[in-house]
Amino acid sequence: MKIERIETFLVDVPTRRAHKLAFATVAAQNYVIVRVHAQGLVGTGEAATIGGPRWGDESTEAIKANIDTYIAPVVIGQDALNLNVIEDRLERSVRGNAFARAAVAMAVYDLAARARHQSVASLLGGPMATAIDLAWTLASGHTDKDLAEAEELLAARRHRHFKIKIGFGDPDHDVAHVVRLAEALAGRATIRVDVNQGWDEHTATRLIPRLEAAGVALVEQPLPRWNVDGMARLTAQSKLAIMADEGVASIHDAILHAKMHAADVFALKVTKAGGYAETRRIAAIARAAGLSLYGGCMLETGIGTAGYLQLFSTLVPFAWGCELFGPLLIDDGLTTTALEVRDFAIHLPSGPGIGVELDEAKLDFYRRDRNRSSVS
Ligand code: MUC
Ligand code: MG
Repeated sequence: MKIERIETFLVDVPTRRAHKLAFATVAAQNYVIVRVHAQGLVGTGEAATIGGPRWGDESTEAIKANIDTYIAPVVIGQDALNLNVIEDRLERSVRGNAFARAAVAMAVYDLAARARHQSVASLLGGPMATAIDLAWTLASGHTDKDLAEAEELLAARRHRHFKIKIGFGDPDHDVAHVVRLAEALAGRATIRVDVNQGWDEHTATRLIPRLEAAGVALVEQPLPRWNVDGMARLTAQSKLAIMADEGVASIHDAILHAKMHAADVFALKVTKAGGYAETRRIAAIARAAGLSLYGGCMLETGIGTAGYLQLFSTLVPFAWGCELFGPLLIDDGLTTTALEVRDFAIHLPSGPGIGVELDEAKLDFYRRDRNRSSVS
């Protein structure tokens, strides 16, 4: 089943509220939607970035340009059903550009699964779970607003794990904000923080015990991604769990973190790892090293979220759940049906491929070249 054509679209979707991270405030999320065509079938994939090339090295504009110019020719003409060859070609032919490669890989997996009348999870050997606990990120930038949001989501039985984005302001002020939330929600929810590389080691060493004392369960990527030695020292010193996110994007990062015990938990993301194959290898390294897994996100639409969820469902247990809440943060999920979220978990859809269908009218509305939506 020869791949004939690849289309890419830049898409911007406004968020329901401003989302404040250490490195950017997001008012509209930016996406590249990829469509891979073969024999009348279409597979869909997605890469989401947060704040352009700020979370990672790639922006949506660069992802689109690199897919169109360099990556599409690597896969056009290849057999869409031979996924090992496709991912291997992507890995060997293109350096870096993990998000761009992952979006194409996701679309080819969707296509191959549809051709076989299966879900991507079935194609990967079958799901081990049909629901994963779903965390929510509190990132309005205001303690009272975050607390009201958490109370509402708890009452709706939507989320009972909350990740708080810090690292963007004065560290002591950030910690006071977290302590207030942790105390108010104690015994009813778990609290985790994501520093997004925002602290140096001295600051982290000074403040993590305060977070620990307030009952915070986990600290995500407190140090810059290069500071693996520092992450190892923090992991050894802390009773709460330390999670690596930006620092673990490849098997080489994973093996280094595992050998040095520079984290207790790895956040998996299909896009940062450059596709399904590398994400599965990272999960295998975590398993071999006795580390736990967390299903990370980049605030995807329903497309990328479903693409991640198909793989995550085959990799359980996710001891720390997942954060595949992207479609709930943006105004529009871009799919014809919404993913099911209930009883504090996200549920695996039963349809073919990634399990959801792209809403073509919505793609048409939000694509940037139609100029109908604002760009952050
Ligand atoms: C990250 O660093 O984990 C995921 C959820 C969220 O709020 O931000 C992202 C990126
Ligand atoms: Mg993170």
